[in-house]
Amino acid sequence: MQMLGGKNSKTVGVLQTVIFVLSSAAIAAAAKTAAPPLSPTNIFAPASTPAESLFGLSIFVLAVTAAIFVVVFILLAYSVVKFRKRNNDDGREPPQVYGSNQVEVAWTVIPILIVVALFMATARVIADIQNASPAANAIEVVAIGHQFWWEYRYPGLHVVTANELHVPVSDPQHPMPTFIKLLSADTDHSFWVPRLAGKTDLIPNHPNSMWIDPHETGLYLGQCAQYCGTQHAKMLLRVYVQPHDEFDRWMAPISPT
Ligand SMILES: [Cu+2]
Repeated sequence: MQMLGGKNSKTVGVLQTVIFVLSSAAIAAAAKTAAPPLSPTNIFAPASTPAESLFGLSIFVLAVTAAIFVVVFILLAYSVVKFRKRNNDDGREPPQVYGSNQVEVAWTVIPILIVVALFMATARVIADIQNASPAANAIEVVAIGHQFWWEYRYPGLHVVTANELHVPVSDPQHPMPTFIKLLSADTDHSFWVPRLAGKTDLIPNHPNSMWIDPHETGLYLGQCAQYCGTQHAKMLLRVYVQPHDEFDRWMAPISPT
């Protein structure tokens, strides 16, 4: 049996070496090839003010929770190593400690302060995004979720279209945000284009709203983020951010030839 165990562990060792060599080669090959183009749904590449605020908040929350993880992990590792079972242990239980005001106050107050800090930071970002009022030149869009497609109406421009949302770029020199009213024709849908803004649901008989001000032109993708029926996966979100002249041309009525 022991011989078999030895053989098995040898085989596992060889397999591990092979996997290590293969994965190292794969990583080296991947590093040599050019960096892949940025994903159009990359949550780490915000391109609009609401997405930037959310990104900043998520990094803050990540930093706080990472610090908690590091402190807890260090204390845990220290305790495991320092108080491990030793050969010369006499087998008796260590002294039992009950009640310590300092420790109890510390582990009550510190978490409360952390939760309050996270709550305040989150409330501020939510308020900043939700309380923004449309500028005079803002583009107004009504997005209506249907099973299983998107309808976009531009009330001020007398345009109705489907599945492609076209908006002008909003660079700092010419800010032109787009305010989107979210409605649903049937069931719950959810509008989420990660590089432009947070996720907002489209609920029947309950109008919601959101806004975006994309700083760079390009195509931004998203997906209906609420399971809304068997063909839910067809509800790809496509936001085309265009230079102002191109946007005007797209909006202009087609003249008869
Ligand atoms: Cu949907």
